[in-house]
Amino acid sequence: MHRKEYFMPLEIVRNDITKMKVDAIVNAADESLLGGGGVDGAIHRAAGAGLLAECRTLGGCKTGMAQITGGYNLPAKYVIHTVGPIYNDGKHGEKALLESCYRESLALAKEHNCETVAFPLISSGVYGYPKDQALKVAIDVISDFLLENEMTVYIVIFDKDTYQISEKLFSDIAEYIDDNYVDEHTDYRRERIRMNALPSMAPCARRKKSDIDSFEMCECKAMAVGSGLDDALSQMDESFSEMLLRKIDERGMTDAQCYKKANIDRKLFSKIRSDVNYKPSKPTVLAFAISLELTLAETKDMLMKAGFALSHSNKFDIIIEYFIKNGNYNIFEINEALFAFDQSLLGA
Ligand code: AR6
Repeated sequence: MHRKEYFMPLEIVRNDITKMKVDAIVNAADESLLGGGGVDGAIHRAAGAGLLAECRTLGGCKTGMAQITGGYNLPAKYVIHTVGPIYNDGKHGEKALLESCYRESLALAKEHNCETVAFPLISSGVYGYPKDQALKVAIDVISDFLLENEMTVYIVIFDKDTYQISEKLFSDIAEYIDDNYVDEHTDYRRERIRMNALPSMAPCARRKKSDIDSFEMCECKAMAVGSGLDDALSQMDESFSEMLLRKIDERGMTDAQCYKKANIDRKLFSKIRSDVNYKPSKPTVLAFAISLELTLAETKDMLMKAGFALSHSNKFDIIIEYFIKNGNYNIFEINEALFAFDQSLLGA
């Protein structure tokens, strides 16, 4: 199976937006639509004179609104020009106007049947909108839109410094990593000692012993003892796919609510749904755990069904654990944090 064929509906990428091979890129323009500096200048330079000629016919664009043109020499078929607010002090309706930019641009993209759209962080350059807040607005509006619509949307960050989670969150997570980032062997030894203290028990029924490492065996036993032997034994037979569908039912969610909240592509979800033995990647399992708002124990259980475990020798795992422990299940915020710590993101 080639997982590459699946895309997360919302992705944050670092790139030059003029290089994005998508149906439409969004331009952070000014009301004249006649070009300028920043991303606007870059887009006009890459698209060529045809773009400016078409822009001249549009008669400008009001702040918070959007207009569409062809993409000319760009890899993108369309350019959607939107005009972000100039940031004053945040008390002059800037947020509502910025939200409107994203909504209007997405509506135009939908009208033109775009399946893939890339946004820069509108207003966050010359127009002075604080970058972390600009990013939050982008994520909020786009994720709302994606709950109702099928599209892949990219937020394109030009330079890494732009991508900032709040300092407080960053230092909290950094501290959590410091406190928990331990040498794997130490962790393993502790687990083994714990395991040896438990009565002996059959390994997970569905998998050959050689398929799972000792660490997972420990987790497996620990779970069995912790949550009642009968319950645990009956659920050891359950596959990842079965557990996922059971949890969706238990939570009273629809399938769509679950995979959208997990930022998982619909096609990937159908595949998991129809294949009881589907082997997901670790980020996929964790995306569902977050979407279902599983506790840490349930998350470990679900990971185990797919042959994984949470480890304290891995920053990615510790960050996820931090969010679960803090009851924060916002996948986009988690992805912001993962990005800030140079980890791969959750989703397909
Ligand atoms: N690809 C992706 N993002 C980029 C690129 C690029 N090639 N170049 C810059 N950015 P700005 P605004 C980022 O100033 O704040 C223009 O003159 C940049 O790092 O381009 O909405 C217009 O004509 C920043 O995070 O747009 C308007 O007069 C983000 O794009 C005015 O600037 C937006 O920065 C609009 O200001």
